[in-house]
Amino acid sequence: MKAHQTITACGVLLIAMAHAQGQTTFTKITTGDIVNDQASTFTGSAWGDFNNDGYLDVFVCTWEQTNILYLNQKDGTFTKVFQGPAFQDADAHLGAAIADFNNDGNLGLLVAAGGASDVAENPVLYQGHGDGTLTRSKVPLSIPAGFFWAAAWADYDNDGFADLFITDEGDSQSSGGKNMLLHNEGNGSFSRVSSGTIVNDITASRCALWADYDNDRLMDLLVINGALETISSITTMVMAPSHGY
Ligand SMILES: [Ca+2]
Ligand SMILES: [Ca+2]
Ligand SMILES: [Ca+2]
Ligand SMILES: [Ca+2]
Repeated sequence: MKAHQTITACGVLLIAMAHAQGQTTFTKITTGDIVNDQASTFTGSAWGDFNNDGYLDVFVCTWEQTNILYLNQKDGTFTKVFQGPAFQDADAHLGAAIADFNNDGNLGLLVAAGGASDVAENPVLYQGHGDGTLTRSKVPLSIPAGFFWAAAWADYDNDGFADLFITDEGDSQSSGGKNMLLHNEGNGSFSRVSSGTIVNDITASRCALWADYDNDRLMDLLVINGALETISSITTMVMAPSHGY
């Protein structure tokens, strides 16, 4: 196993104090599982309403331990869920990214895995059922195993279907990995984009963030690189399709 700092971690939840004109202060929440659970290493997390009750829930990854879904009880508390296929495996989970990728009204989930591990792993796509349950999607991503750290969804070609970008830092012997861009075909399948800088830069990529920073209605992508000991931290901005990859 790659040298991996084992730490004890728990969440911190801050609640904004509402005022007529907006929030001005935050209060630290100190009670409940969500801020007191511990694992060797918590990694990625994401908010999403997995049971369609109008309140945001929280999915939290752990590295080589079970993941956890905290369902919002609408009263300031959360109920912990760690049963089901999205929670019980022990892959090297690093990042969670949420989207309704099949436009059925229910949030799904991509869990990036393999980063910080000596063994390449496959990212896992989960279909949400709108009731807080998730099952492994039968949709093949058709990409090789890798050392995946993070994922981010965005409809980069504005066809109405969320597409997926996954970062790969490479193994400990390499100078980096090849990131994956998967186009959502809208028919239940994804196709891997193989051309362009966005998928051919060899860097130790960890994080990715889509945003339309120039207001041209095309999503742009920020990739955060720099993880391996021999690589300095750098940031790569990849432009949206209209600018050419
Ligand atoms: Ca909810
Ligand atoms: Ca869905
Ligand atoms: Ca799309
Ligand atoms: Ca843009």
